[in-house]
This record gives sequence, C-alpha cells and structure tokens, in this order.
Amino acid sequence: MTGVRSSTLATFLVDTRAHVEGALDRFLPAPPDCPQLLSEAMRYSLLGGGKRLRPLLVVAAADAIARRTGTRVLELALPTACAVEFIHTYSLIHDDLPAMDNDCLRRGRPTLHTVYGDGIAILAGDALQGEAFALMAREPNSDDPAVTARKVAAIRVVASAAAATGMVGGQVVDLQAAGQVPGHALALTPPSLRAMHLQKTGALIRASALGGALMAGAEPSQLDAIDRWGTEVGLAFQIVDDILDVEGDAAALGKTTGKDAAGDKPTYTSLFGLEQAKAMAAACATRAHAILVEHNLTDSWLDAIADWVIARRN
Ligand code: GRG
Repeated sequence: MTGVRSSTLATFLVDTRAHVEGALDRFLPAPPDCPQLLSEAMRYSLLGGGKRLRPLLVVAAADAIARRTGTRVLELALPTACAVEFIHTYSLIHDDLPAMDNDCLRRGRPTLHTVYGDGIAILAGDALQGEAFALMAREPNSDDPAVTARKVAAIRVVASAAAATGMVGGQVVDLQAAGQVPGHALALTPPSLRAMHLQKTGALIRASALGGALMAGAEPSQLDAIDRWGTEVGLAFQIVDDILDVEGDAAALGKTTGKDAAGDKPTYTSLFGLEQAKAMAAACATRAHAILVEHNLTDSWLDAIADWVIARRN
C-alpha cells in the first residue's frame, strides 16, 4: 500500500474511511487484555458513526507531503489517524456527561453514559485517551530511528493539542463561559471566544493535519504551512458548528441542536449573527487556500477537505 490515490474527494473519503474503520477496531484492546465491559463501552462510542474528519485530515496531510516523496503514507499515518479519533471520541463521551453538556444523543444514538452509566463512560473516555498515546508510541512498529523521531514529534503535537494548552484548556473556558463553574464565570469577548475555540476544537484538528505531515516526513516549511492551514480549518469547523447549532437538522447531525442558545452560551452566531459567522467561516477557507497556493500544496485533498468543512450539514 503506497498511498491514497483516489480520483475524487468522494472516493478519497470512502477509501480512507474504510481503512480507518478497520484499523480503529484492530488497534483497540479487547478481552482478555481488558475487561469485556470496557471493550464494549469503548467500541459503542468509537465505532458508532462519525464523519472521521480528524483521521481524514491526518491521512490527507500525510498524502499531500508523500506525493512529493513517494512515502508509504497509509502505513505511517494510520496509527496517528486512529489515535486522534480515540481522543476525539473520548472528548465527546466526557462532554456529554451530566457534569458537562449533559446530552442524551450523540452520533444518532443514546450517549454512552445513558447506556452504561456515568462511571463506565468516564472510564471508557479515560481508556481511549491512554490507548491513543500507547498506539502512537507502538505503531508503526519500526527500528528505523527516523520513524521513531517522527512518532515522538507527532505524539508531542497531539498530546499538547489534547491537554491543558489545547482541548482540555478550551473546555475549561467553555464551562466558565457557560456559567457552570461556581464563582468562576467568564464573559467572552470576540478575541477570547476565538482563543477558546482554537483550543477546544481547533487544536486537535490542527494537530491531526500536523501529525499526518510529521509522520510523512514533512520539511520545516511544509510543517509551518500545514500548521497554519490546520489552524484555519479548525476555526472554520467550529464556526460552522455554531452555525449548525442554529440552523442545522438534528437528525442529520445526530445530536441535539439549539443547545448553545438554550444554555445562553457565547458562540460565533450569538456574537456576530448568522450572516457574519458564515462570512467568517468562508474567510478561513480563503486563507487556508492561499496557504496551500503559497507552499505548492494544492495538488492534494486539502483544498477540497477545507471546502467540505465549510459546506457540511452534519
Ligand atoms: C471533555 C476534555 C473534554 C473536552 C471536550 C471538543 C470538546 C471538548 C467537546 C465536544 C463538544 C462539541 C459538540 C463541540 C463542538 C464541536 C465538535 C467537536 C463537534 C463534534 O465533532 P464532529 O462534528 O463529530 O467531528 P463526529 O461525530 O462527526 O466525529
């Protein structure tokens, strides 16, 4: 398997998702290595749908770099692709808990804690996060010091994105802004809303693209380009998420809509209005495209994926 050479974005999405779906199950521990109940709970959330945007970004960024070097991209990128989906799924499980967003619908199905209880949902999320880094350290299994160096660099990027300076830090600010931390309420301004989104959702999206580029052996200037591109796409993703919370269809989204307004949460639509929020998302895509042009990376799936992120209805 030398790369992902699909002819259209649709076939790239289908082909890559097929590789990812198989690998997600294969890379996750099962009995007798872990309790049956934990295995079932992790798989309930992980294998229960989802767009697989973050794994797609890992593979697309790796492919964008590998086109220039002929690297065996899938073998190198698939563990990172699955690891970011493990982390994303853990964040959804924890976010749905009563102590956070308290939601009962996710990916079109009852949330994990409503099926298995809060304790198992917390532990399944914890396990998915740990397994993500165990996987990135373990695979691809190679004695090549260059591959080891790429793995360490990718682990560092993904770990920062998942933790205090990334997703968890952003979630803390989100809880404060939603008035859910007694004595620590926070009023967000447009710049602090942007900073919160860049951490909460943007960081893992950026790290997915960067992790794929790192695993494919990108040069420093290419890494800088993918870093800036991933930041724009991450922000666009969250702005669109805010828009879909207002005008999206709950059945297509597989989750509850209208929650931000009901919770009086500051969002791009509440601060700027729908039309300006749409223009801001489109401006992110324009800037993302300019970065690819500047770095000669348009011969890839990255442009089409950025457009898909803006146009998505789920
Ligand atoms: C609990 C540590 C912790 C963090 C949670 C990102 C996050 C922080 C929570 C997710 C809550 C949420 C719905 C955020 C809005 C943006 C988002 C991440 C939506 C879901 O991602 P998609 O659309 O979901 O990629 P699928 O199901 O397609 O994978």
